[in-house]
Amino acid sequence: MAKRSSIYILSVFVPIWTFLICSFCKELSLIRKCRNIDSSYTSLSQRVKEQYDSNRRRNYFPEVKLSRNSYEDYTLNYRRQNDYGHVYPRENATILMLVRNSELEGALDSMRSLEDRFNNKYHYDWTFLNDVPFDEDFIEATTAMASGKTQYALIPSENWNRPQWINETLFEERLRAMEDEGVLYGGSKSYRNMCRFNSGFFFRQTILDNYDYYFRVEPNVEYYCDFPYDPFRIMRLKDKKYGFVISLYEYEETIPTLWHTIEEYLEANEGAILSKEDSAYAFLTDSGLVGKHYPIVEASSDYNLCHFWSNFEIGDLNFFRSDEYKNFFETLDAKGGFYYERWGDAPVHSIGVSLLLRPDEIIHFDELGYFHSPFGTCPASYAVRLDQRCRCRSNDESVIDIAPHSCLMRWWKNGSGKFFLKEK
Ligand SMILES: Nc1nc2c(ncn2[C@@H]2O[C@H](COP(=O)(O)OP(=O)(O)OP(=O)(O)O)[C@@H](O)[C@H]2O)c(=O)[nH]1
Ligand SMILES: [Mg+2]
Repeated sequence: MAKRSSIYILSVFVPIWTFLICSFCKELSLIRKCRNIDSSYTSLSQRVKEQYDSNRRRNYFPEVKLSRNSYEDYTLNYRRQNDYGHVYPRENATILMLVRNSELEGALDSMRSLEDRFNNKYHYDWTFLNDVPFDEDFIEATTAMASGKTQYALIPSENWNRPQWINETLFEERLRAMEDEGVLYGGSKSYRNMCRFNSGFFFRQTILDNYDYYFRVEPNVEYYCDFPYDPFRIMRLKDKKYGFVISLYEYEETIPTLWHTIEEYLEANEGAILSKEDSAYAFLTDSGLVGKHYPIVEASSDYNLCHFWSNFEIGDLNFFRSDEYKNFFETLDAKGGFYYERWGDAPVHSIGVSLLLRPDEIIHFDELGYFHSPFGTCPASYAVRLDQRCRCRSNDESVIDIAPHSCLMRWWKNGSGKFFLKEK
């Protein structure tokens, strides 16, 4: 009887147990499988979400009001686009480089940078000027590097060399004295020719006759960011005559009598040029506290020594060709200060444009990262730096924008823009 009942139990319960255990195992593996599916779905959807997020961020990016260091927001409706095959409209403009044959390598560095950051879309012409003929190597290599047409001109000697009326004895004497004082380029004759040429003759070169705008480029400079617009186009559409990126103080020992000459010029031309109130005169003479800083150098005249750094400049050639500017230059030139002292083209251009133009005709391009040893400028906004593929840090030591030795804040205050800094 006991045997029969245990057979009965075995034959009934074992299959049931087996069935139950099997079902449980099956369930277990199903759960595991489900978990696997679940986790793979989770990671997939995570991936999709991230992709979507980054796409969304990229698309969203240009539409955000970026915290930028700009007062010209409406010039900046820039949207990075896939522009293969896109034809960009061009202005009547050329990129311009005064350069020596021996500076070929530095010229190519600057060209490569500007082509990458700007000109590979537009293919503006490159114009090269030299006081001696360009050699074959220079012409070949720069033509290969340019995405636009290249052209080369020899500067007429009367536009470059010291004029006959310069007193040679006095000139040599002053040259030696400045060299002894350790003035930068104080003993260089060719540097003086270069400064005078850039102040009063570059725009008279016949090779430039058919252009309206120029963009000055020097060897060994770098453009840190993609250009978010065509600056020539901004110049024309917004009626700008002069554009800069860096402004700083001049060494006073290179221009001891320049401001005195300017005062004579102002007196002689009163009524014929803009009044001090209508021009950017205040930018040149304001020496009050700006931000945390007074001028870093005590100037001995009313000129605060602020100037636009002319190794980067974008300008309207018609302004420089005007009788007003030519008269301004000739008044200065007649004093001989380009040779007896060492007047630079940067203060001369800066004073010229500040006196002869309205502040709103001068533009600070604050989105264009740039470096010419030893100073640079870099957009302050992190978002802008990403968007324009910048390779600079705005807090780098070399970045001068709001450093004590920069005049940019004086421009914001007295020129155009940054109106919240204006006292009036
Ligand atoms: N053809 C020619 N170009 C010159 C001469 N001297 C200077 N330049 C160019 O004029 C521009 C200004 O000269 P730089 O030597 O760069 O003067 P700088 O910028 O004040 O000084 P750096 O700090 O040395 O760059 C550059 O584009 C030079 O290539 C010269 O004698 N002949
Ligand atoms: Mg230079």
